[in-house]
Amino acid sequence: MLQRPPRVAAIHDLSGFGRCSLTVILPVLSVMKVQVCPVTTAVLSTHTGGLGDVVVKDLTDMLEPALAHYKRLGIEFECIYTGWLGSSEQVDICLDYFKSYPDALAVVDPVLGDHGKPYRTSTSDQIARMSELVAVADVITPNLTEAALLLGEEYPSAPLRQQEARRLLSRLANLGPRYVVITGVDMADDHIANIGYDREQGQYWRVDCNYVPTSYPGTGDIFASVLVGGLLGGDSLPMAIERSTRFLEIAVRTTFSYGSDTRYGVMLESCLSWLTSPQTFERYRLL
Ligand code: PXL
Repeated sequence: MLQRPPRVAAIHDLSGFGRCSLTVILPVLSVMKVQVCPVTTAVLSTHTGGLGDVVVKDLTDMLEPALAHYKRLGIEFECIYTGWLGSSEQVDICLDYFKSYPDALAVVDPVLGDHGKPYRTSTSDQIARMSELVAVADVITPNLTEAALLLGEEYPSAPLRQQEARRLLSRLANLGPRYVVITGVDMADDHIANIGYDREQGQYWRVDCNYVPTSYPGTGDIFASVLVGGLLGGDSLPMAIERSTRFLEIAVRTTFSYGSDTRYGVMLESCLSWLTSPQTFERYRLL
């Protein structure tokens, strides 16, 4: 039995303002009783979502020496969790971390785009490199845009029927990961859902979202972090998806009610305590 909290190496950037990446990953996982060891890929003044000229300090040079240091110390990680990556070189380094900790849960949040479009930084080379990470992952958490980019498919122009949603999930699982979760899927029955697939059990799941007509940066990072915290804490896949979905709903609804600038992210500070309260799970369904 593990005599300490589970430990995650979180290979992400630190964006000082705007509530994304490590500024949300650290509090979410800490409150869920998971130890986060940031492997910081870059420090930015803000995220890159519309806040003007961002000041960036790339830290790629630190990442391999940091891995060597952890190995010298004999530090164990129960999970390696990667997110937004700035270069192809950083992908190689993530692959080295995964290889160095073969028993750790390998979680890849393939941050590549949103709303049907790749981010400016997501070149076709970066998309191809992200697929290499997906191939060695146990868990991936693309949104619908990223799912289409990884599969080299067009972004779906119409809401998805059950069979189409299942096909997307299983095609992504064929790339390598056991667990696939796709967020923000517009379903043909008029719901936005977060959907999941467990390849080993052959089961498809969905949790419908209460829609709020806005979007905030960092919600993908929060979703994946709650999912990681849930899975490391013993949640089944549908439980972890429901936990993440419900937490995001609370954070988005809280923030929306204040009408604050969407670029500033969600009011995580006001909502974190929900993650410490016991939950019963009643909203997940088979897909
Ligand atoms: O939330 C993903 C993310 C992470 N890091 C940086 C970003 C974004 C999304 O915009 O700009 C620097």
